[in-house]
Amino acid sequence: MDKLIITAAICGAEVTKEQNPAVPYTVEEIVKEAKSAVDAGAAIVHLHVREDDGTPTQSRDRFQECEEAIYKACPNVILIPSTGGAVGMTPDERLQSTDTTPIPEMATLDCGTCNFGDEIFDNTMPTMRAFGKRMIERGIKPEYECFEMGHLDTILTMARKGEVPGAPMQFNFVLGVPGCTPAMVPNLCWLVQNIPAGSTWTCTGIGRHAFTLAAPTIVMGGNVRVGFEDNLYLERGVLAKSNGELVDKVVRMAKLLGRQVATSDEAREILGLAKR
Ligand code: KMH
Ligand code: ZN
Repeated sequence: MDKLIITAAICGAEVTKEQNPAVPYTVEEIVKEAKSAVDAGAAIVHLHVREDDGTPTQSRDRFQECEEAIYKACPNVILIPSTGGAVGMTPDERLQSTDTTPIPEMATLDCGTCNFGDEIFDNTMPTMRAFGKRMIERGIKPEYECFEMGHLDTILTMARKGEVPGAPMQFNFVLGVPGCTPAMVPNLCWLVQNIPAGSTWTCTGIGRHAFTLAAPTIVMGGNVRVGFEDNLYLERGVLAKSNGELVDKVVRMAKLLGRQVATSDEAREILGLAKR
């Protein structure tokens, strides 16, 4: 079994300091959280950025500033900037995160429209085709975000048609978003059973499911994403003080379950990325 790749989704677009004071907004805070996650064992940082007041933004310049600062603190980390942004942003706004220098190694590509709590996360076919085209043109490896079972069928069909980058594909199964596919092991198993041979996959459990899904994922040979974007608690009633604490818990789980944790370079090899 490959080593375990841990991704830290350090910031997100929806969570706030009111919910957990450690949620990062400023560039300095974002770097601090990225470093805490990497130092704890994360090979990848999934990145959203904010204005200093916490407003989510997809500003190219803000991504550039944050990425440069993160690379200074964590020179070898794999960054996966979000092209999802926040609900309600336009496709052009969202795509700005692919405009940074150097061109990102990877970026998220959301695989369909879905409910998102009280809102609708809009990912129409034309939007996804535009995002796929951008990533093909720039050589960016997508992380295919599936919030719903049907998203897998959508993206596999697009890959077959050459509308998005194909094999080897990396999926992130995000389970437990209110209104989307529930965070249950049988749902995860169905998704994993239906990805093409040679693909890699990550599982993200939302809220209290962060760790209940991390355990089966570690055993099944998948990779784990945790972080403030998805869950603010280390355990029931105990807020995490940093993303590093959440990553460290996964590292400890992996150790107990006998799976080694991948460095960023090992993750590059597993994901089929070029050496940096
Ligand atoms: N903020 C969510 C609406 C992504 O990063 O690509 C979408 C999201 C997915 O976070
Ligand atoms: Zn995200």
